[in-house]
Amino acid sequence: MREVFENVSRIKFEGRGSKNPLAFKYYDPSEVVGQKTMADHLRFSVAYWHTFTGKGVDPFGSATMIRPWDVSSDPVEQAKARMVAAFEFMSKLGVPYFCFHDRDIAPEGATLRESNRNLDEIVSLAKQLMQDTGIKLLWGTANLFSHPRFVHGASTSSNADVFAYAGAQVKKALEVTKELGGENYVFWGGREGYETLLNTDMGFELDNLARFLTMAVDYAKEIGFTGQFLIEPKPKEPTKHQYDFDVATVLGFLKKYNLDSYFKMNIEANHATLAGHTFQHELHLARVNGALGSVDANQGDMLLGWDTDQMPTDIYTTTLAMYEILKNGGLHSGGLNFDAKLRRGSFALDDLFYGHIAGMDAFAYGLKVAHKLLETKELEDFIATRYGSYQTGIGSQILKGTVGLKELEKYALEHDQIVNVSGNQELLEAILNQYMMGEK
Ligand code: XLS
Ligand code: NI
Ligand code: NI
Repeated sequence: MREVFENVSRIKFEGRGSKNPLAFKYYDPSEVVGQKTMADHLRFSVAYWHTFTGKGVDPFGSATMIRPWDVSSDPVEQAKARMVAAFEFMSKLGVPYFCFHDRDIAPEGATLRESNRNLDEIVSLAKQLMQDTGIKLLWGTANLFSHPRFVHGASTSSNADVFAYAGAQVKKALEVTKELGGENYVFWGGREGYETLLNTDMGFELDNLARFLTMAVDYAKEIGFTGQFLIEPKPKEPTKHQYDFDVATVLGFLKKYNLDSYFKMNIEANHATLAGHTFQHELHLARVNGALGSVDANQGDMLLGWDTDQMPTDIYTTTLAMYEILKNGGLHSGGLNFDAKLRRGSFALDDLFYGHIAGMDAFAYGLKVAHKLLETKELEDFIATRYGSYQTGIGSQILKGTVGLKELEKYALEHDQIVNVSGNQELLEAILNQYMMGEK
C-alpha cells in the first residue's frame, strides 16, 4: 500500500543542537531518567479525533486540513483509509499509544445496529494494525455529544430514551475497548451540564449521571474489563455549566454516590485553566487524593476563554506537570495523551509531525528538569522546613490529636506573640528558573 507520509521516515532523537524539524531534540525514548526510560515515564498517546478525524473547521470557516486519506465517498472505506494512515503516522512518530471515541474511528450509521456494525468492521482493522505495529490502546470512550439526539445531554438528558441510547453506546464502547486491550476507559461529560436552571432539575440530572456511571461499573465487572475508569473534568463548553467542573467537584460527586473507588481523573491542561486553576493545581489535587489517573496533554491560550486544545509547548507547565507525575510514582496505567489540535492555519501534513514532536520534546524536557528538582529535593526540603512547626511541641500534639480547643487556648494564652517566617516565593521562582536553564 502506498504510504501517506512518504517523505517522512521514523522520527529519531538527534539532540539539542539538531536543526532537523523532523527529529526529537529532547525526547530520547531509551534514555533512562531515574528508574525508567523516558518512553516508560511519558507513555505518549495520539488523540484520534483531533489528529486524524479533525479537519480544521471552526464556527466561521470550513475545513482547511490537507488529509490525502479522506478521498472515498463511502464512509466505511474512508474510515479504513484513515485508520491505515493513522497507524503509519503513529509508527513513524514512535508513540506507544492512541485513544479514540467510537464515532471518530467509525461512521455513525442510519440505525444503532448499523453504527455498531461499522464499529465492528473498523475495530477488526484496528486490531490487525495494532498487532502489526505494537501500538496499544491507552483508552477508549463514547462520543455522547455530537449527534443532535444528545442536544440536552446523554445520561443527564431530560429524555429517558436518550439515557437508554447512551447506555447502549457505552456498553458497546466498553466491549470494543476491552477487545482492543484498552488500559483505561474515559468518561468526559460531553453535554452533561445545563444552559439554564429555568428548565433544569439539577439534582435529578446528577442522580442520573451517578446511575449511569454505576451501570458502567457493573457492566465492566460483568464482562471482565479491568482497565481503569477515568472521569475528565471540564468546567464549561459545550454547556455553560458542565457537571464535572473540576477535580474538586468530581471528587465530591464520586464520594456522594459511593463511586470514588472505581474512578480516577483524566486531567486536561486546558480544562484546568478554563476552570480558573493551573494544570499543576488539578494534577496536585488529584494526586493527594489518590486519583491522578491519566493526562490529556495540551494547553490553552490565556487570552481566549475557550478550549483551544493547543499542542503543549510551554516548558514551565510541562515541568511542573512532570513534577506532580513523578511525585505520583508515575502515571501507572495512564499516559500523556495529546488531546490537541493543530491551529487551523497549520494545515500541511508535516505539521502533524511538527506539532507532536514539539509536545513530546516539551514533556521530555520537563521530565528531566522535574527529575532534577526531585533529586536535589530543593523544593521538597523548603516545604518540609516551612511546616516544621508541626514536628515538635504543640504542632506535633495537633497532629497526634491529643489536644482540643481548650488546650489550644491554654497554649495560645502563653504564646500569643506570634513570629511568622517568609514564604520566599520570588526566591523559589528564581531557583526554578535556574533548574529550567540547566544551571542546577
Ligand atoms: C473535550 C474533551 C474530549 C475528551 C474525550 O473537550 O477533551 O476530547 O478528552 O471525550
Ligand atoms: Ni480531553
Ligand atoms: Ni479540551
